[in-house]
Amino acid sequence: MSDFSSLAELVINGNYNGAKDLTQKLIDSGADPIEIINQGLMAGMDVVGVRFKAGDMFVPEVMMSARAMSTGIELLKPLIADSDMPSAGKVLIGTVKGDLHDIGKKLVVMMLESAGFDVVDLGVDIDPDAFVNAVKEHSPQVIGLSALLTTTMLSMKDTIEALKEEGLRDKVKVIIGGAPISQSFADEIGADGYASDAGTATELCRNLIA
Ligand code: B1M
Repeated sequence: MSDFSSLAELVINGNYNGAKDLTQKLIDSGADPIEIINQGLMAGMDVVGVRFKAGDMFVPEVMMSARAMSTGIELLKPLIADSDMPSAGKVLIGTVKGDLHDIGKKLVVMMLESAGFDVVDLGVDIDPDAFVNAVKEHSPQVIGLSALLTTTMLSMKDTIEALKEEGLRDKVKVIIGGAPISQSFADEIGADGYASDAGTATELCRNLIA
């Protein structure tokens, strides 16, 4: 097995120390940092995304994999000039007004970052005006709205309406997700997409930005 495949395997297994040590070993041996990311760390995280979506991996394991990947990325960041860092696009994300659930959103953030997206995470309890202001400030290609409560999911519609009122709706794609959300709700409120999990959210962002 090559060192890149071994690194991917360490990420899949959530082996934080192993991923850190092997990334450092590859750096010391002169391997290209972008190849370490693409063929090692991201290759592992891609498998995690597929397994998580299929129900073969669960939240704690995914979090460990994400942590293993992040450790490698932290070692590589200083070696990669900003212009060389492949960005898949910019995504702004937040849990909607009145809702404090953030575990699933954090998972979506980690998967997006692992897939090379720049992510601005606004946090929880974000009202529509705050989303609008953040779109003006950060100019993302995609906004992700998360909600876990049947009461707060209605704020997703308000956020889309607020974007329309400010003339921003055509400038940004809106995706939504969270336990009570469905494709039919996304269609009803005029969102551009719905993702049932973090892996699907990443795929959706890739497709919407492509
Ligand atoms: Co709350 N809670 N909670 N809670 N909580 C639920 C959601 C609930 C279903 C529990 C229940 O009654 N069975 C229920 C909602 C009922 C409803 O509305 N139909 C509920 C309730 C009622 C409440 C309170 C009102 C309780 C109270 O105070 N009386 C209160 C509300 C607070 C508020 O938000 N204002 C409350 C509070 C809390 C805690 C603070 C204690 C805690 C949250 C801690 C935190 O997030 N930091 C909490 C928790 C942990 C839960 C449960 C148990 C677990 C949620 C979770 O983290 N799941 C939950 C029951 C359940 O879901 N089984 C429950 C794991 C997580 C990885 O999954 O968040 O679904 P999930 O995210 C997934 C997908 O949904 C998707 O990808 C993720 C990864 O696959 N996804 C996206 C999520 N966001 C996405 C965005 C995307 C795409 C995909 O694109 C942008």
